[in-house]
Amino acid sequence: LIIFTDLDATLLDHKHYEFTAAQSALSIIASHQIPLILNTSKTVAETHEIRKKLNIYHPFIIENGSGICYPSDYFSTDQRNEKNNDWKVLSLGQSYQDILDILAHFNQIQPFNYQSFNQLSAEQIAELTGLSVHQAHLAKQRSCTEPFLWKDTADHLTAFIQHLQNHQLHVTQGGRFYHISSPCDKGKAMQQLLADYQQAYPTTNWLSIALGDSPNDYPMLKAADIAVVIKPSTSKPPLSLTNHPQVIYTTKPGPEGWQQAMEQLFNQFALH
Ligand code: 2M8
Ligand code: MG
Ligand code: MG
Repeated sequence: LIIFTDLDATLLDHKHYEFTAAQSALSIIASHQIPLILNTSKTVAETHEIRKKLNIYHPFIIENGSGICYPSDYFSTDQRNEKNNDWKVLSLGQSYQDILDILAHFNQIQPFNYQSFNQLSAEQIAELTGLSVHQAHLAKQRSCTEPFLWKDTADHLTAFIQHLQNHQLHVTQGGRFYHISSPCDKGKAMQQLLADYQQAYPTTNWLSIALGDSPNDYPMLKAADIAVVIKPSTSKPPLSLTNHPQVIYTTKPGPEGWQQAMEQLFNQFALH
């Protein structure tokens, strides 16, 4: 088994960004040495901090599949349980500066009303999200994606997205924000990392479980052998996955739902 999980409103609760409700499932996963891969729209700096709190040292995927962070030596020697804090980042998309340049250029031709992370202060981001100001600073250290809140009409959003597409950029949706990125996604990055595991451990049959709550998780859920749709923390309807071999829809949101799905899967795979 290998587990890929979203963070916000999936393993972490929507308001306080805590995972305590999933702690007992996390302990079982650690005791069976099952790789737990964080697959998030968060930055390297944010994810690194959460990874330390979780006490896990596997590779992780950042900024909606735009980058994969590999602890050094993870695949060359069996370091799967070691607290390796050195890693290298594989970049899969255009740089943050490229995205900001395209936005600045477009703003001169046709200014739309939106608020993006680059324009917002850490204090404003903290206010909008419930992150601490320190965490908001880490969220501003972006490498290849730009989150934004749309404050303009729906027609203008369509025009904005079309313009971005002309520059090989696409828009996806997280819990609170839209995100601009290269045509990367959490599913493609997951498949890349799965291929790395398959190559490093050729005799293991890596069955993938993915957990997520928002449209940006859809490609990851679709590509996984087992998909867990976490009940949204807002009034939005849950994601719907058709033609998928196994989907679990949780009845609880965030880490409570994460724990609930894992208990069902531990039973399925006779793990205790
Ligand atoms: C942003 O991501 C979440 C993911 O669902 C969102 O769109 O609501 C990210 O930019 C991330 O860096 C940040 O930590 C998070 C805070 O809520 O917002
Ligand atoms: Mg989420
Ligand atoms: Mg996310």
